[in-house]
Amino acid sequence: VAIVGGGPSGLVAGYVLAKAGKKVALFERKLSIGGGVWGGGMMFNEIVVQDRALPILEDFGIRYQRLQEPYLVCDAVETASTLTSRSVQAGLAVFNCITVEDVLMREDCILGLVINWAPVDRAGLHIDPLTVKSRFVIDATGHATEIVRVVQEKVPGRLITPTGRVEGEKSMWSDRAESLTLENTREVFPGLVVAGMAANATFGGPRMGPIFGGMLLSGEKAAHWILDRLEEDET
Ligand code: 48H
Repeated sequence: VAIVGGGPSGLVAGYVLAKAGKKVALFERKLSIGGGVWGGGMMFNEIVVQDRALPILEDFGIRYQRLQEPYLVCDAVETASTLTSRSVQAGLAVFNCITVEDVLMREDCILGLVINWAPVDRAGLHIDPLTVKSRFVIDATGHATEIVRVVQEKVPGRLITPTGRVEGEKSMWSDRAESLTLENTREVFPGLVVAGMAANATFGGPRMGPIFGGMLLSGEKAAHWILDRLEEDET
């Protein structure tokens, strides 16, 4: 499985898949892994996590405080670094400083990624990319939804969304966001699953500010969906 984006949803997906013994690689454009977790809410270095995601915090060993039901508060730096280190320890291969610039597509199915060094991409150098094959790709690129948009360009109108296109992120609605993020975590094109904010942007879900439970749960759901499909492949 190839995961694009090292934010909370991508990291939890990678952790669950690696723990299940699958070969899984995560590609992150930036030098640091953790995506939007590091800055917390407005750089106050704290994030909010819904009660429902407590088993994930406990599994990773991330500490929390209960300030107001049903919300928990975690240190952003502890969360980003622990998600990263525990995922790597579980067997997730992390490739940082790599930009995923395209997908490998055959007969209407995603078969992998086209990658290049992020500094090459940023400098606009004319250096050709390489490819990575995978059974499934997870788009965990956050608000940008980069991989789904690349697919949309190749096969306009053929995404598995109500309009066949990226629906676009809706206005902030924290109370509804967690359940909608989970609903929106699914296959959007054969071989391509969306997780985290990319799922909301793809299917028209709302923003939620610095509330990260939905991101963690979304990564977990994407991984379990893929594990089920891999099991079907084997039988
Ligand atoms: C390689 C790439 C590429 C690419 C992007 O933004 P993230 O933290 O993503 P999520 O969905 O796990 O978490 C979202 C959360 O951080 C957030 O923004 C919230 C909750 N917002 C709510 C609100 O109301 O605003 O991480 C995505 C990662 C980043 O590190 C990017 O650098 C990386 O993906 N990335 N890596 N190749 N083409 N595109």
